[in-house]
Amino acid sequence: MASTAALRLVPGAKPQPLHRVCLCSPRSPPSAKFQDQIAYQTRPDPSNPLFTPMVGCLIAGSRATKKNGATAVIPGSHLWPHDRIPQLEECTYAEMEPGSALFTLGSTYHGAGENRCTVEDPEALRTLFAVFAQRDYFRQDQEEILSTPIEIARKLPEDILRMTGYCEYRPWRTSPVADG
Ligand SMILES: O=C(O)CCC(=O)C(=O)O
Repeated sequence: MASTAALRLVPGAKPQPLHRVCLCSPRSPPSAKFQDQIAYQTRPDPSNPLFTPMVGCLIAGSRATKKNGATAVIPGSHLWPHDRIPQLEECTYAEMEPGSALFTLGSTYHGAGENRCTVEDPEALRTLFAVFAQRDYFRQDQEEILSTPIEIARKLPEDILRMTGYCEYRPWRTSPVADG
């Protein structure tokens, strides 16, 4: 796991710039081209356009509608060259019922939509739970090991510990480092 977030859009929230999720975002300077970023520098197979070091899973915690800011996505944009600029007109919107999920490749352009609701609107708040996952040989964006008290970590099942970074990437090692 790279990072997690709960993303709530309130009435008037402006659209998020369309972006790709990659390992140095959002710390990369705006001028950085996608090909310059670590996600592409470390592609084990540059000839495979489907390779992405990250995937996103965005789970709706409320209804997501175009009006309250459903995520804008450009299907197929994972195949684009780094210098193609995404346009709003190319977007489709991931309208979802609570509990539904949008899965994206890290290299697919997407971004939170604009919330055009008023505060009186019954569906004015758009809530989304985001989980970004990455290959286990990259450093996590969010260090669960530092932010989770060890007493809680000790009670978590092994598969959760593995997913959240409590194991080292060593091809010859199979058990999580959860006993320390
Ligand atoms: O809130 C959304 O709809 C998308 C969020 C997102 O793309 C991000 O945080 O990188």
